[in-house]
Amino acid sequence: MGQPTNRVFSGIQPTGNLHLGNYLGAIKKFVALQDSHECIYCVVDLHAVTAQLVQDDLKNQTREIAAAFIASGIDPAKHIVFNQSQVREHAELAWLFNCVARMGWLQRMTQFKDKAGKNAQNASVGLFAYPNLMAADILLYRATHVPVGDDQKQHLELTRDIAAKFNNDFAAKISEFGHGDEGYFPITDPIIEGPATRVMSLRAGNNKMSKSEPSDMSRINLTDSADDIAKKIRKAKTDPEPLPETMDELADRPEARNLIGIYAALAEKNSQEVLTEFAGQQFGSFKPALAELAVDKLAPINAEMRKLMDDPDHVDSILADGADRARLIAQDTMKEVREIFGFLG
Ligand code: AQP
Repeated sequence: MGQPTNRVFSGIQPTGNLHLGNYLGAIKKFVALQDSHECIYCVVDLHAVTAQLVQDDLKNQTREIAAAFIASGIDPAKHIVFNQSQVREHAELAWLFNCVARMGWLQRMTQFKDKAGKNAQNASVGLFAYPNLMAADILLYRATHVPVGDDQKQHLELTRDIAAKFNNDFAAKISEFGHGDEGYFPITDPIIEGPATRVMSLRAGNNKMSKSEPSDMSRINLTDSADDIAKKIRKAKTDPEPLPETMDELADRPEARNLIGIYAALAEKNSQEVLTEFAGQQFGSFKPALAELAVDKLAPINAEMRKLMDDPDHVDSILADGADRARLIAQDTMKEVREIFGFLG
């Protein structure tokens, strides 16, 4: 099998509270890549149980992420949308990558340190090995590009290290299968670009907007009503200074920088263009403009998500169909990987 040249893979965990950071850092990019790439978008439910074993209503949370993908404009007929646990090969390749990756590589992962906190001894082995499963998700499809937010950069580097070690350690076997110099797994390129690769909390400009932050006022959820969106932006933490003319002048103003970045990403402009438009204005006039823009962009997605969530059978059939198509690719890869490892049968 030759290497795909423009295949995109990315995923989102069904852990509730899907927010504007997930939308701008990931989903909006997923949509944009559809015209130029072959795309595989996954609800990564096996990842969802790494941090918290018992999930409330995992099935509906899985449907909600799929609904967000489709409501945002991903076409499941042209591309693949599915949930990870329906394609068992993810778990199989992740196990093999547990044997490729080195302890030292995983011990450097900052997300594990952040999520496990002071109680690392009590964290699940799954949370520690999470990046190996993520590498398996991507490399099972031999994806060449992965759109993600900035927080996933280190995991993508680990994916590249795993691919390189596999290609190197099994080089002789891989060339027997006719893969030549390019190796078996691609060295995947992350796509982390634009003004909203790290959307920050609305309450603390140095903290990432996150699903697990207890304060709902810290994030805009994709399920928020127009009134909630406007209220959260109105109450977002800012400072008393007017907006400056250049981005350099925002270096020490994280909350202001964050709101400018959000505006820019929603308006599909760069941050400097937004500052040029609003320079000299106070937040009293910028926030209503941002709220109007956010409602304008997010309300149609919210409405479409609700429609889809009212028809769970339809969403389930999209996920099952996507899983059938994903499985075909995954099985081809695993057949070759098993042969490369030298397993019998
Ligand atoms: N604040 C963010 N800004 C930009 N991108 C973000 N992403 C997450 N937060 C931001 C991107 O969203 C995609 C899916 O993330 P995930 O579901 O795998 O989980 P996560 O990164 O753990 O998301 P959260 O919200 O930050 O959850 P918790 O609270 O559990 O830590 C990824 O591409 C991610 O980069």
